[in-house]
Amino acid sequence: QKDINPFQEARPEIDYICDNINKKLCTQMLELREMAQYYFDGQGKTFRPLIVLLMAKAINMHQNSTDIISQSQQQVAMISEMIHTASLIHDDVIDNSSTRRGKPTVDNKWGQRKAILVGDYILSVSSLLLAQLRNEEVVKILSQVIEDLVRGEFMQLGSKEEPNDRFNHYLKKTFKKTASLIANSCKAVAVLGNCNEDVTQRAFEYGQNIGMAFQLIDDLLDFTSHESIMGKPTAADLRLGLATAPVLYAAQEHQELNALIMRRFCHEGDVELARSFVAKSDGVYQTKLLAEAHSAAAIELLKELEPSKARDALEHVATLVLRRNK
Ligand code: 2DE
Ligand code: MG
Ligand code: MG
Ligand code: MG
Ligand code: MG
Repeated sequence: QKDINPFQEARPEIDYICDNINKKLCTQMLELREMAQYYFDGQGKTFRPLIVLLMAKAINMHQNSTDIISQSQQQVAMISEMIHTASLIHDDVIDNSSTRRGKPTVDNKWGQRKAILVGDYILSVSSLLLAQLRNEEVVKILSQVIEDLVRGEFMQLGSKEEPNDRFNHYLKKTFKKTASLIANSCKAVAVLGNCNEDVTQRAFEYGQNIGMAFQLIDDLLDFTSHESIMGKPTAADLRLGLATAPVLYAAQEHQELNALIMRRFCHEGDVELARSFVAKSDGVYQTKLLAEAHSAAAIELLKELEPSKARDALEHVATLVLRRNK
């Protein structure tokens, strides 16, 4: 394995982006400012800006043999991190989560009403930044992300799929709630780099595969990790009524799980029972395998790009996603 640290490859740009986001959120209303800047404290994983910046570098190397990132590509990295953070603030209201990134959630600290507003505020500032790019195609690409986030989250709230359609529904939801943001942000930097359709599509699909792997691992860690490591509640999805990949795979081995999935684990003891079925099934292992397949597909998509440090770093990111424990 190449001894490359992906974060090192984009460190100055990531630092610049965090600083700049805080500047853009510098409203005169002091409490709103404090809340809006709360998660941009340099403690986040900054996984999304990392990928977007590395993709911009890799693509610029491919197109014009320079790894200099344009101002508008930087803006895309900023905008996508802001959309992501706004969606997490709302997600924590919806999931009634009390911790995120090892600290109390905005909701926990300031209450639901203000949490909803600060999410809206960050989203509105990101929309202004998006408009300033003066690029209709990029506006469309990143607006699509917001629509997907809402639709993905809505799909998750509950629908009555046929057992046969469940896994498909889960994958579609996962694309919308997680992969779309990464895929479309990668696409946007490719469009801004004047890439042809083939390269643009590869950038999109790289982000899509990384996003799918990322969420599959998130769903797996909900079963196998701990709040003290994740910095957010674990063993939460079942309690929220959500059947994610590990349970859906387990249900293929243990039919008894179907009834529990159908009633969204709402009876006394359902959550514990479901966990024990998952534990004695291949569910976690199968989920890992699927994440690995997406990671491998992401790496394959990079092959057509001109070799560069950034491309190597993107390859490394695809393996890091699988090994992460938080
Ligand atoms: C994370 O899922 C949720 C992501 C999408 C949330 C989208 C919303 C629509 P998880 P964790 C709320 C609104 C969108 C806006 C404001 C742009 O599995 O485990 O709950 O990290 O994530 O809580
Ligand atoms: Mg959540
Ligand atoms: Mg959620
Ligand atoms: Mg989760
Ligand atoms: Mg969750």
